[in-house]
Amino acid sequence: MERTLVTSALPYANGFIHLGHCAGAYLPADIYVRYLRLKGEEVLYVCGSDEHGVAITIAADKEKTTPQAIIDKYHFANMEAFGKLGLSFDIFSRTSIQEHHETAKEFFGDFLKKGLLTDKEEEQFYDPKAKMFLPDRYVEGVCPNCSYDKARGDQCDSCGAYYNQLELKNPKSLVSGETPVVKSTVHWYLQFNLFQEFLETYIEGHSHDWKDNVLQQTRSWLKQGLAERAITRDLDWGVHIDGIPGIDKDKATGKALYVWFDAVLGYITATKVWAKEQNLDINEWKKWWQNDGTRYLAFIGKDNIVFHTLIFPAMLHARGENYILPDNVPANEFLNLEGQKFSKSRNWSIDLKDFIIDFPESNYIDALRYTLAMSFPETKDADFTWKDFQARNNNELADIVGNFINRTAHFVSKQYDSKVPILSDKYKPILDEWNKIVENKDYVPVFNDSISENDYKLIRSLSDGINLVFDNYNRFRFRDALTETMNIARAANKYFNDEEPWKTSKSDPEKCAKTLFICCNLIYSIAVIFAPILPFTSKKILEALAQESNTGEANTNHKHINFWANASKLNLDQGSQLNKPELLFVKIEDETVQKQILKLGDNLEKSKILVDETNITNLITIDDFKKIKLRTARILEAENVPKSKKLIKLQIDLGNEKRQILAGIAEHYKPEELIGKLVVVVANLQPAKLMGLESQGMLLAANGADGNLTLIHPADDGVGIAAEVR
Ligand code: B3M
Ligand code: ZN
Repeated sequence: MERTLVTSALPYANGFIHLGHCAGAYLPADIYVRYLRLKGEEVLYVCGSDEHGVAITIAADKEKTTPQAIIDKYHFANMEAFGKLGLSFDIFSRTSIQEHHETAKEFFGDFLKKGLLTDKEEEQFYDPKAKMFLPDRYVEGVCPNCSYDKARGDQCDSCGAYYNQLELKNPKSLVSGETPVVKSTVHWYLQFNLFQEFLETYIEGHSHDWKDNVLQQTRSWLKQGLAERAITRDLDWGVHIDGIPGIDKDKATGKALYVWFDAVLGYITATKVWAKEQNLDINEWKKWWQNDGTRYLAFIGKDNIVFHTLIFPAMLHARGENYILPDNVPANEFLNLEGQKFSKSRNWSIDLKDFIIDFPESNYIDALRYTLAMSFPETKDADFTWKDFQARNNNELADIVGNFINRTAHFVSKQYDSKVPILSDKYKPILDEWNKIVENKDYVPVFNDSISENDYKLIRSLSDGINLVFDNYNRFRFRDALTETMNIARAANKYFNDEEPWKTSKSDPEKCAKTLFICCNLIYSIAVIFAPILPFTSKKILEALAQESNTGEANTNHKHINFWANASKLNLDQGSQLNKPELLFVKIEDETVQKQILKLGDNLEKSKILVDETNITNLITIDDFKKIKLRTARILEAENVPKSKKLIKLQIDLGNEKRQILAGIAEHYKPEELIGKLVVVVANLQPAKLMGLESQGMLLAANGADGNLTLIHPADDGVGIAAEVR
């Protein structure tokens, strides 16, 4: 294949994007396109807002505004949030634009001409109060099959039956709550049944390269048999069909295209708009959509599968004109949040824009990308937890990647004037050996004075690791690709430890220089292979190395330079400059993630997560507990610590001694209310310095589900000071 076209599902412009969406259809695609761009391949990554359909008009009613105001609000908000997450769309377009209406009408007109559409009068539920025909998901009633009372318009979630809307008993409009009436209306139906055989052949042609979840859902639809589908709606908001050549004007008035019919065509429009914005030839889009040299990948979440494996392919095929079909539809399952489904109405969600407000620094954005990618719901639903986010950031990004790079940069700055060390003659053979190891996976050098087993193992981990990453990306196995990427950083960190340069700098300076020469080169390799996942961090590192900072950004043309393949080689010359990169990762405190957990759901749910976590992760024995000496003490003095929002400095009386304790309670107590209070103190805590002051212990306090802190006091003050608390 010559080039790759990548699309991510067009998000509805009726709400803010949350982290579940990001993990489903957006981040995997971004990682993948960055990876391809780094390989020097020709890639186009398009996306945009889906701005039609009843969902938009209902959101407008809810927010008491117009559909146009709704789509403007969410289109720009989501585009901005995506940009901050580092999604490298070549274009983020929208379906309300004129160009798109043209594209959609062209397809409809073509199908009309080809006799693939029939118009029919049918009866449907109509909500007289809301003045609209009710789409299936806006009617609820009693299932005609099992009598379940919350059955949807055309399908029962309880028994799984499919039926015609009008068979539903006791129907209720979910828009107004009223009982709908039955009214007849004309619609245009696309003869999907005509494509049954074609689609079966297409899908079976991918039985070996598509994901199981995608094949299964698609096959089960094919098995039921494809039926004609209405592709118009009675709706004012959308692509109007009156005026399309060949259509009966009277019948077509007041009708708009069904949102899914136009939404998938939005990918094509976006490509046309991209070409125009880039000042390219007017026919440039055809190279991407009507040329067998293009490989097309559609990234989506599992609820969009059949639209991309059956309906869109049928439309492209029906259109002819050499339109290509998706080569793969790597759909993800769903991401959950702290063990439950994302739900905005239950306040169980993390909107991307809110994450960005709380964690604006690029190191945290990269940490989010990393954490999400490590739990992509590739084969089954997966879970995002704040604790996992903290652990991935602290124990993996900071302790492995950050630690290796910082130690190396620090060492090189102190010992080698921030220049990549120069190899002595004794170690020069390593330059050739490196290439041999990389080029031949079976090659093992003779270990001698100039190349050690340790050197070999590192180079082998790098070279084999990069191949494994490559392999996994090609199979859309992002979690595995990322694990292998991290393993390379682990190997580098271990190499630094095992080589002990802090010792050899005195005992064997030539060897020390070789160690650091290798470590510097590994920093470069790490920057490249992490670029798809940690683009912000990678950029910082490459800039510190004074190297071309290619992280696979949008609309860049690095064609034919394969940064990826070069990453296993030696890229930094001896003597070249190496600056210390700015801070790469910052550890996340327990308090920070607790605050986030406290934002979710209601109080009961929050406290459950907090309690569950102590249950699961921190079981201790009675002996462990006995190690903590808890004593009662009286607060003698209390004052705020200057320049600190949180700290209060306390002098306490523990009976046989007086102590100073710094407590993080200033947001909850005034100093004067504390004096004279009997409190519980951890008496055997190692002293610590906080804001330059020594703290010799800790007060016990309870952290409420609402975030309020309250000190623990003995129920009876008579117990006095220095009493043991057990
Ligand atoms: N807007 C549904 C969704 O956001 C729909 C996808 C369109 S892809 C062409 O899940
Ligand atoms: Zn039922």
